[in-house]
Amino acid sequence: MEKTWRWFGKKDIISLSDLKQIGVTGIVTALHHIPTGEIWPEEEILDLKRYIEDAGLRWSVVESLPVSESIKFAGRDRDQLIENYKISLANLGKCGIRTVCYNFMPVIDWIRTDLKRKQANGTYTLYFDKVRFAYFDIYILERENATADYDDEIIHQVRELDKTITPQEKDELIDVIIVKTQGFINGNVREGEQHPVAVFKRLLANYKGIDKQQLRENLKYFLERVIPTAQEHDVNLCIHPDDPPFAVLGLPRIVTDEEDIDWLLKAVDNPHNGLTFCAGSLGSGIHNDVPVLARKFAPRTHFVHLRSTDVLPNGDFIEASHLAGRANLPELIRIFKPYPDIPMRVDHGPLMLSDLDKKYNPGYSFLGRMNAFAEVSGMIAVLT
Ligand code: DNO
Repeated sequence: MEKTWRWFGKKDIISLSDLKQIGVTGIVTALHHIPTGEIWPEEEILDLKRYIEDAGLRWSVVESLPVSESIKFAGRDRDQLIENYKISLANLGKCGIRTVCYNFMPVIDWIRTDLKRKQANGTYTLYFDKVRFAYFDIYILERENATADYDDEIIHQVRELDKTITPQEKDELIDVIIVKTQGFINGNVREGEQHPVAVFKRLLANYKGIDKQQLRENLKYFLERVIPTAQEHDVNLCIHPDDPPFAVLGLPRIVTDEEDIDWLLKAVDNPHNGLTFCAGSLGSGIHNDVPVLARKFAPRTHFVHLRSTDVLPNGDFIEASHLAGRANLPELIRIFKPYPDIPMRVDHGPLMLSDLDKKYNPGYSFLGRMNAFAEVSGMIAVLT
């Protein structure tokens, strides 16, 4: 596997020379400053590519070329936005960048309720707490009929939480769920937004009446138009699974399990229409057996996120160590052995040691990821 690292561009506080020192060879990045929906010009792609190559590294993967909301909910301007997407893809291909990751999650990309959950060993990790998430849905968003989506036990706990939660804790919950985890990945709610909940509610309203079937059709419509361009320019598109892999906030999610992935790969049956195998996202759904999925979908996988999660008895999920958890990374490394050129990156390392007070993007601190990178590199050395 090619050992890559997600780096957030020239402003990232982790430098490319730091990454060279720890054995990274490929870079995963994006033109983060370009707003979603606008074209990525060739000159800008080349400029960043040269910057990476001057450091003795390779720009291996784009993560992400984000898909505009209007493409997902089939808004009036979707065809224009798809045209722009095709131009960006063609420009990437012309510059020699062959792997492009994206996702098709409505409104909100990855979801966590806590960014600093203390662990027994003294490190901190990301966490998804079912009750706190339901609280956000029912009491903060006040989504119509939200209670119908939760069982009695959760609703009871949500009511109990309402008795003790402070205004500051509520603000923090909003900040984590819809601002801090989203801003740095070109999400829909920006850091500094004065009314994040109101913005978020407006975005949710775009999906009224859009069920799983309709969202699938919108994804198919998009793929039918962009895959021929990807093929022409020899670019592999690879969708990121939904994180977490189940419906949230009344929104459908369509990359959650074996049946969904089967559907997606057959919807446009072309090798350029592929998968980002995010082991942690898939593993956070108790319905998924991660190695079984890897065995089945490895031939259409273009990029691997080697990360692991654990689902707790109460349904919450947590980032596991890269050596443990439901993903079974050693087994995945064995499964991907026949694909030696496939780029992999580690993900969501714990916050630890002197990284605690630094201003890293959530899940993207240095030392925790470096530790995971060393663990995974060791596994690769032994197993392949
Ligand atoms: C979070 C990431 C996601 C991922 C996108 C890909 O840490 O794994 O934001 O980059 O979903 O489009």
